[in-house]
Amino acid sequence: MNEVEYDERRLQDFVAGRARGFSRRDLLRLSAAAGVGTALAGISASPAAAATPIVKPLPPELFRALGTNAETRWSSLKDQGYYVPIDRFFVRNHTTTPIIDGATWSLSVFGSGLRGGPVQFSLADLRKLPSVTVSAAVECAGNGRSFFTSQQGQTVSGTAWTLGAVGVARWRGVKLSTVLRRAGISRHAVDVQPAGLDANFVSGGVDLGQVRRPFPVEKAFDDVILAYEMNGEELPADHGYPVRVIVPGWIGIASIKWVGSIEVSATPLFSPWNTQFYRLFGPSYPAEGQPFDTQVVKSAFELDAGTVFEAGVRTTLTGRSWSAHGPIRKVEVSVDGGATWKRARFYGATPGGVWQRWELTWKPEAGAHTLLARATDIHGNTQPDVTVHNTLGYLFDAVVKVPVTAA
Ligand SMILES: Nc1nc2c(c(=O)[nH]1)N[C@H]1C(S)=C(S)[C@@H](COP(=O)(O)O)O[C@H]1N2
Ligand SMILES: [Mo]
Repeated sequence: MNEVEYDERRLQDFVAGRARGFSRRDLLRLSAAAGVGTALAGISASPAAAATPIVKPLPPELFRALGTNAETRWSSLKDQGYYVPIDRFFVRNHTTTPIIDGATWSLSVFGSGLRGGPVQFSLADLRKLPSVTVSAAVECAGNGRSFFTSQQGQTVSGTAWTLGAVGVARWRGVKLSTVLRRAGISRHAVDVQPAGLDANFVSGGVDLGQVRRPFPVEKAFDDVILAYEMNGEELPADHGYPVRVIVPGWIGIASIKWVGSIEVSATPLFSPWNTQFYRLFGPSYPAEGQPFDTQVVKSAFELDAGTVFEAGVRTTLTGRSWSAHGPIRKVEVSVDGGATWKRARFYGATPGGVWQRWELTWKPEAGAHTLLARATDIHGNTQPDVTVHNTLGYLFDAVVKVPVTAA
């Protein structure tokens, strides 16, 4: 699967007007109303629903609440295992968590890419099919967005995540390829588009419909699953009960929660979530925006900014690094604002090669310190000092400066 080629082909389709579902004309109409790449995304969503948008408790020691979303506090991952427990896994909701009855729920697979008409699957049907268990990260494309502003002095719009919009879990479910074969996918199918059963997303007064985003049939047949379990438990309401899509390595928006339908199309599909949102806009990018699907390389310390250490006492700094392109090869840490760097020691298994845990001992002197961590994956992808600006603040991969003190 070559995502870059796919993105290029689809960008050409879009510009040439070969866009079904959400056309360039729709985009221009909307941008006249709202200003594409400026006043969009996350917390500007309709505040209509009074109910709390997230079902599970959000204790402040585990989460930072951000509008309809909540990010994991990195300090809450210290001394945890490889997987992020459900009680602290971040939540990104465009609106609110819907409560769905798994007994009456069904998935409808339909579209011009099937040999016949629509096919329905109940939860029991899916559970009867052969299951797989995969380790995969879900990470919001906007994870780290706030650092465009705090570190680079740039204006971006969207949820002001620090680094807590990522989590790795064990997902159990059925391969999407199994379901597509049962539904009678034809050799003419090119794109697949799951849609969520949460409320329609309204942005700038325009109803954009169900949260949905296409991906190519090649990816669907590669490693995508329809998950009904997370970390050995029934999928929780906030994470997509009864069934969600998991698209390994791709930005979080691809992993549609509360999936109710999957369109299988013989022609390229588009939605606001791969045209108006989740494109790179800005002076360094094409006017139509640069499409993207995969995540970048990132690192995080398992502590909160502003942590106070005991001066002169040995401590162990821990953290995690990850790349969508492959396992991490090395992590370098600086405790002096980037003047000098040391290799961190890796520990623990990395099932699925998703993220690597690491540690380094440090004896801080009294005063203020800036911690940095920089990872490199096995292909040589690494973290720059500065991320090229894009107006919606996606894919922040630069090394993050973490201020701490010792007293
Ligand atoms: N139906 C639906 N699916 C969705 C979303 C949503 O709002 N509605 N948010 C997406 C985004 S932007 C992300 S980052 C992930 C977050 O998954 P999580 O809440 O389980 O961590 O779900 C994706 N799937
Ligand atoms: Mo996201």
